[in-house]
Amino acid sequence: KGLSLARPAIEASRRRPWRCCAAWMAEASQRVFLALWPGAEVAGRLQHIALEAEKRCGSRRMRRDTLHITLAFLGEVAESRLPLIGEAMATLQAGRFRLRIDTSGYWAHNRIVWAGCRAWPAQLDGLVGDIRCALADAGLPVATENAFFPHVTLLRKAQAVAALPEFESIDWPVDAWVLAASSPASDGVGYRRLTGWPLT
Ligand code: 3AM
Repeated sequence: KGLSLARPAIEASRRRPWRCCAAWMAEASQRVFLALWPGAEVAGRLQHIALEAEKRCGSRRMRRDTLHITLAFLGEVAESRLPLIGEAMATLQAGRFRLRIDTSGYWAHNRIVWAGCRAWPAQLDGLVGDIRCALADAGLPVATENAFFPHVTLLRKAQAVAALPEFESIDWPVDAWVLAASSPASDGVGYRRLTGWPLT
């Protein structure tokens, strides 16, 4: 008797994941984030640091065209909802600023080697705050658990070393931010810039 009473509930719980799954499979999504993307010169200098660091840390170096600073990570977003990101970003107004890339480090928790800033202008914190608020207001899934620390990932799966290469600080003029998508590639992860917005 107990079994027959329980059966409808079991059957319902078996059906529901299938319905969810079917709805999820019906629409393609992209893994997206908002970022600062360097111009050719800054990217070249960052790549040089990455090459030097790679000699010491034996790891997977990020390709030059994938180097960036993540401002806000959304994760998987259904393609039909991607225009909402554009609408949310178009409401923002922010001024240009310059970044000084003058330090590097290794994080044991995710085994990355990065280059970043000892200090950065308040405009950058303002831009990140505005982006995260605009995404949240639009009901988009923005990750907010990590405090923002501007950095460019240079190496993944790196080994800790006593000292990373010294380098001359890099002056990075920032005049736009972009929406980028990541997807698996034969040599790791590939990143594509989808669209961008100017700083004025
Ligand atoms: O540019 P970096 O390497 O700092 O680590 C991921 C990468 O940042 C980060 O988003 C960028 C593009 O993939 N990322 C991945 N999953 C994340 C998550 N759950 C994440 N950031 C925050 N929360």
